[in-house]
Amino acid sequence: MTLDIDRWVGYLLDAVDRRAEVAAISSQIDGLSVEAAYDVQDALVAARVADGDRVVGAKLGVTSKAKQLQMGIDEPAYGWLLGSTQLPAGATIALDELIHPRCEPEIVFQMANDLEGPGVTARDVLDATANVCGGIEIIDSRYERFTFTLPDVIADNTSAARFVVGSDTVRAGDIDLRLVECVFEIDSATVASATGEALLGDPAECVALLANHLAARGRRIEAGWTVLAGALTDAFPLVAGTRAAAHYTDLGTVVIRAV
Ligand code: OOG
Ligand code: MG
Repeated sequence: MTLDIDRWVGYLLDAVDRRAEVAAISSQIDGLSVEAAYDVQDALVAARVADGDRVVGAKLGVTSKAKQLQMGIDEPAYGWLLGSTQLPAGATIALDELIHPRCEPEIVFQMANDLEGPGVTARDVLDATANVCGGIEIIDSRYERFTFTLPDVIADNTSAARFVVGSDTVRAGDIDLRLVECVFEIDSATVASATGEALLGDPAECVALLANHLAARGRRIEAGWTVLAGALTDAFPLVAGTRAAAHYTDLGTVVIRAV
């Protein structure tokens, strides 16, 4: 099957622009493959870059059991972080720019060196990383009811919408990321907690997986990029006034507020 890539890129970008959810692509065509979905994702990001945005990093999605159960998808995926979507720690999230956003806590890698697969290990990841810190990602699936298949969510750049990186950084290798604990609070009530081990056993394993997946498409993680390892816990809806705080051992606290 040949996929009309431009059609689906336009479909998803239009949903963002209109802040309106749309039917999943897989509900309209048969046999959307993971490979073809990454072709849509690449073309979507290229369209943003052609419009003046830039790639500042990459993200893993669905790397914890919590997220796999919440989304009904059991395989990790990746997407791209655009410069226009980064907000400073403590930022307010403007709900009128989004469809039905959710927030989730993330462990963040800031890369010192390029990292090219195949064969990248968690050790290689730590060696190529400058700093690690805590973060919060705002995801905003463009699909109705936040419901999709794995190829759908890949085409939609893994629901990426906004991200915030904490200001407390630690040198990679100085702490055991598997043991970092995150307590996630919404409006001062703890809603979830997890340790880094929730991310494929080790957050660095997630970044290794990304490098190895990218290699299959002839790409690599680049020095200077920010990489999100995937949410440690479920994602939670953001509504007007929501204050979300992710408290990390060793990595400080990251707060956002929705307005
Ligand atoms: C897909 C994006 C998942 C993560 O950290 O697991 C993701 C979604 O849940 O909409 O970013
Ligand atoms: Mg995420």
